[in-house]
Amino acid sequence: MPISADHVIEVFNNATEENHLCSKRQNQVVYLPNEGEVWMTGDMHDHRRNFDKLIKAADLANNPQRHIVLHELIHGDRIDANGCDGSWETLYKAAELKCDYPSQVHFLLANHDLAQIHGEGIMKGGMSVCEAFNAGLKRDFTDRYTSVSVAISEFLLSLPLAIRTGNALFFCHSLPTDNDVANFDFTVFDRALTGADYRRRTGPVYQLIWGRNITPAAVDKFADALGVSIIITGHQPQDTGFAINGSRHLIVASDHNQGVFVQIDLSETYDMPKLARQIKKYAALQL
Ligand SMILES: [Mn+2]
Repeated sequence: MPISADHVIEVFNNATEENHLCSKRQNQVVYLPNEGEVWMTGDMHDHRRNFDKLIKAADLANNPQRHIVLHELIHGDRIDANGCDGSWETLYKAAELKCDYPSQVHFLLANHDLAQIHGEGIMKGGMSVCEAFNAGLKRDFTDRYTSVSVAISEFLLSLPLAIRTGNALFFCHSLPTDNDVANFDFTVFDRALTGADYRRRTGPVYQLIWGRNITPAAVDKFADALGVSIIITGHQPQDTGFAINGSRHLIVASDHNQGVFVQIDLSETYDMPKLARQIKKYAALQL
């Protein structure tokens, strides 16, 4: 084991603190300035090649005006013969990056994070991805795995729900279903959260990060309620890397070889055709 449990716990604890202390954050939302740029990604699911390409290309040290948004980093395809998933490592690399560039690296809470915190079963290929994740922690941290697991849960709970930009864009992991948009509790973004907010089906956090298949008409309602022009999410798998769901909702995926991300100038105003031209393929990046 090349990285000690103590070091991993320290990094997750520091990144948790950075998430809470972020000067751009108010309650559950991070507000980006109207200058510089942001690179918005989709679900990563331990796709290490795309992750490494993104970080290399972003070159945050030499581009202090650049922000990156990461979400759903855990639960990947790299399962060993004993059913262990080592995706904690990608989450750890992202936490390290947050510690190194706290004002440039931002996260969004995703449903797989919540499932991992609650130990809920998301099944994939007949096995629970949460159990596979825990098995990976046990494999790599043996008797310290519980402490590492606690540090990871605290880190995941510290992730904001959304990011807003000065040019009226809104990023979150997913959007509620049409049915849930009608009665959605929009105050969830602007206050402290309680246990009820995470509750299955009825909680607004649950509805936001688990919802699927919203229609463009419901996107309009959601975006209008927030006063934003276009929403970018991940969550729904996209074989070609992205989907344009009407004129105000772009869905991107970063977890496979056709994956994409979006390079956005924070000082520009976007409509959907202009935003779609900013979609970049990881395949076009060099490692
Ligand atoms: Mn998801």
